[in-house]
Amino acid sequence: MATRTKRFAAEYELYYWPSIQGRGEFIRLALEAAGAAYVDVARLPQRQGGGTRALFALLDGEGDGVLPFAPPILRHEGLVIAQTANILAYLGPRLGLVPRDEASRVAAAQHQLTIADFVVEAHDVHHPLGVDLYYEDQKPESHRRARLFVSSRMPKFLGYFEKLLQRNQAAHKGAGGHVLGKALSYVDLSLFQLASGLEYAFPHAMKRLAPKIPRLLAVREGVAAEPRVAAYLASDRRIPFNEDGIFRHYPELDPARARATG
Ligand SMILES: N[C@@H](CCC(=O)N[C@@H](CS)C(=O)NCC(=O)O)C(=O)O
Repeated sequence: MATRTKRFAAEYELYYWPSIQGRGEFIRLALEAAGAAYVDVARLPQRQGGGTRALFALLDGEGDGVLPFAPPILRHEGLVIAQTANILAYLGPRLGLVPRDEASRVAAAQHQLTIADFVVEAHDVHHPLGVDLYYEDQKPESHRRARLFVSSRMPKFLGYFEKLLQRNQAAHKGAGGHVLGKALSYVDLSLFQLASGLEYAFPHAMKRLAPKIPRLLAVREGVAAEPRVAAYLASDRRIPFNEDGIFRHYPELDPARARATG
């Protein structure tokens, strides 16, 4: 179908909700860390072809290429690409954010899909019944879900990522701080985002878990100190965490002391 949506001068066009980090942040971080020329289309004013109108136009099939179900969506060289992990698998080699060999690329895609699974669970803590209801309409269920998430799922997922880091460190002696090989990859960037989001949403739970995940926390620090990432985090391009996104801080879901589950 011929495109009826505006094209921009920047090489990459990201379409995502303009007021939250959400899943779009995994893509923003990759583009920023690589210094890629991109435009965050829905954050532009509508008169410049931006706003959520541009995003809805793509969702309504007014772009070229494959019809996307949900944002984030990347537009590049005539392609319209959705699904966070899929977008990163596409961007990784182009931005130099994944090792070149096939085994590493497949591993990166696998890790990113595991992160995606975890992101769904982090989101479902405040929306255990469904996305069409407000958090306020599902508070008792959220309380129950939060207890299970914090006591069981967070340690399981984060412990797994810690093991990946440990194994990569052992395989590349002395080269800590990365999940794959010796260089920064999009998976490291996503682990940074995951750890940052969890620290925002569940500061008490993260403090309790911290002694068990030193490598993951070191990745978080290392990524934050990458010059391009640091510049991005200090800029107004980085939207602050807020209670409309995936990682939400509701103090009642993160008590200072661990509670019994159930
Ligand atoms: N599996 C998809 C999930 C995409 C997704 O759920 N996007 C959210 C925003 S973070 C959305 O707008 N969903 C609309 C919907 O599910 O109706 C991905 O990882 O990109």
